[in-house]
Amino acid sequence: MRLSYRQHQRSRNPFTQPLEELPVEFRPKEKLVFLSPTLEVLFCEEYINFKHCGQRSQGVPGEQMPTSDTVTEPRERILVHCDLDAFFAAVEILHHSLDPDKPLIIGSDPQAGRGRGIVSTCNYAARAFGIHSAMPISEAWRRCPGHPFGPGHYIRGSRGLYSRASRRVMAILQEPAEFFEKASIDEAYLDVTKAVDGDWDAAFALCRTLQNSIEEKVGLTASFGIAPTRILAKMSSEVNKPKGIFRILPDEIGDFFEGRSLREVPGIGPKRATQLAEWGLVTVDEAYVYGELALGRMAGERFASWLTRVVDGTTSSEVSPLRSRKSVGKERTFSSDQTDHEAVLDVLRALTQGVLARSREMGVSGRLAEVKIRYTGFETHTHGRSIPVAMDEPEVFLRLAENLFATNVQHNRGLRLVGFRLGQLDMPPTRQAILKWEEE
Ligand code: TTP
Ligand code: MG
Ligand code: MG
Repeated sequence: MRLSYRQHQRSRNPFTQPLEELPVEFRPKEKLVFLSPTLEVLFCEEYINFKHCGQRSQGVPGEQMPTSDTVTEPRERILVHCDLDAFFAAVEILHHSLDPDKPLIIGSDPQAGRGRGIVSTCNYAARAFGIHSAMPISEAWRRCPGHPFGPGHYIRGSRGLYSRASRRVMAILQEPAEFFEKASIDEAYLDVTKAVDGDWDAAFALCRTLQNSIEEKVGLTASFGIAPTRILAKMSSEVNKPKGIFRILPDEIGDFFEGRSLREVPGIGPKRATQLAEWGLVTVDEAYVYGELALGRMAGERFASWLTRVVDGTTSSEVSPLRSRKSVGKERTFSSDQTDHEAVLDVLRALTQGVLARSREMGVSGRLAEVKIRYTGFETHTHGRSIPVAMDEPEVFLRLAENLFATNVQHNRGLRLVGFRLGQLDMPPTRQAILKWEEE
């Protein structure tokens, strides 16, 4: 998916970094046998992927057009997109009982204006100074200096707090949704078609109820967008921010885009917007009436076809946790390097249980078990094994994890981190009664 400037900046941010891509290097090593209920013998493939010195294999965000947002659903859906308002800032204000009317800036150390990092986010009082996410922290300081030069309150932020608040909000949002997808730490898509029986007014009322419930139970404000496709729902949730609700009915899409800047469409970044502006196209309706064919000659067929479908309301309305996630994982870094590998194995078991509990909660199963081991000195190895059908049985993955750890860990070396990841996700779970081959 093409990333907007904001999303591009966000993908660089460690707080919102996408999970690592699954390893590409597969090396068959050992076959492990499972028996399916029909007594078929299932073989597992194993690979090993070595990553040294903590180098992560991160893809540079591409500039291509979205490919995944193209599925046309046969039936009209009612989708909701919820995004929390100034999320990190709101959590900090709540936690430290800060004054919400004083500018709060969360990001890297401003070093009295000489800091080289960026702003993660800021509250609405700071936004009044023109500060926004991904702005250089030095620029934020110039606009609103911190103590003793100005009213700005600069903090680094604390991730644990945000994940906890996020989980509480997600639990509230998940409840009425037939399909639910946590799209980032502070936003989620809900398919509420069934919950509201296809009634758009009931969808509006449901959002109001959810908004109140989040405020009462978690103390945070959220904005909601209601629309027939994902991209329209996401754009709507921005319209009345903060604490807003905005709805685009299927026959209102054209009106919604009239006079609306192309830059507001997620997926249109500054480069593309500038290119279009040079051709005299600034708003979505201008680009649309220009015609798909002519637009395609200027900006590429894929872009033209995608933008046309956005305005026609025929881009994806699928809500599925698999869209936002490639894997579910947990890892633990030890405060001092561990030499007792049995104790580490216990931690790995607990992590694996945690991952499987999480995946069950999300309603996903997986085909790949991956164990990550980081030795003293940061040398990191991941060992994976895949099974032929996706499952969500903790038993299966516990055995895989134990086996991967026991056969691969290098003895007599200190361990700095251990982790477990469930990959090659699928849904709904294929709940299979597994016959344990050891018990035969
Ligand atoms: P956003 O939802 O983009 O921003 P926000 O919730 O702070 O503000 P808004 O009211 O406009 O929704 O991002 C959610 C959180 O993700 C945000 O609070 C902090 C974090 N974040 C970063 O760390 N870096 C970034 O560049 C962005 C955009 C967000
Ligand atoms: Mg937000
Ligand atoms: Mg967000």
